[in-house]
Amino acid sequence: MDYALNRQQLDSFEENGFLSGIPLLEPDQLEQLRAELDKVLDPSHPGNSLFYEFHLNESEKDGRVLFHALGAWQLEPALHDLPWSPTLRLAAYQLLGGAVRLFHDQLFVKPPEHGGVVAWHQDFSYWTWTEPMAHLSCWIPLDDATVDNGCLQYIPGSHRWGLLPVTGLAGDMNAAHDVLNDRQRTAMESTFAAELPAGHGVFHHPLTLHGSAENNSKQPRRAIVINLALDGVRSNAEILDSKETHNFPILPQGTTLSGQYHPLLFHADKELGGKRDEIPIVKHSTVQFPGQT
Ligand SMILES: O=C(O)CCC(=O)C(=O)O
Repeated sequence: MDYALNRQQLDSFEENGFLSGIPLLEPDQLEQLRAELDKVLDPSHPGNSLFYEFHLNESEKDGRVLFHALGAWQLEPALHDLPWSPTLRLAAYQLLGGAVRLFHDQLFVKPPEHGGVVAWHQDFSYWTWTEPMAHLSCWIPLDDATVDNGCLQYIPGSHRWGLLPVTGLAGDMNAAHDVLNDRQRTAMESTFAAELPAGHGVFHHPLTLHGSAENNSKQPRRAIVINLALDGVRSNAEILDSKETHNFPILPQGTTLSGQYHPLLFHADKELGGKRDEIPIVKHSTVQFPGQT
């Protein structure tokens, strides 16, 4: 398995709460994803009603478009196939420590020379309608990502801070400061910027604080996020206020994430067989299920 993560990379993920610089996309795949992203950004795309969420915000300043959407994997072929990319799904197995399901995807587009701050946040604070916490995210820029164009940034070690109160995604990048203690505020001064070539990815833990600043460059900054869950994670939908859910296919309370919206992406018995012991996995999964595979 040439593309398996090594023990050092897994240890680094467990220490910092993220792992950056993993080559994920083939050049043709990258081109196709860029073309498909531009297509689905058009609200008249015939598959538009399949999006779970679709937010196209024209800026008051100059009319340029900020874009965030969930569910694009159902609309176009390369967007569909992305979660099955060999390196991505094997790494997800290693970092989750068991069988992997698709949770959902996300598209983020920041136009040139534009705002579009994504404030510091923890992904799981938006996912408490699932339980237990056993999730993983993979952020993949489709354009070379730099500090100048608003690449993703992380606070190393923040995955050990527990679940913080939600402070919002838009507007003030530093809104989360209000809910941190002094030690945590000091840690916020040491950020890691995931400056990546297009098509390389960064994986992060569901509690790792991350965010992205404005795109100050003259080019768009496009990215796809694949959000994953360990097989066995269930719906905890009873905590939801229905208006929060848009068009998301929320499963009934207690139902295991599975079926057409949460396909199984990787199962060690099927994929690795007798080679299973050769592929390292994290020492401390976010959660362990009985009989986890
Ligand atoms: O692409 C971005 O700028 C933000 C991505 C992000 O915050 C996320 O995936 O949770």
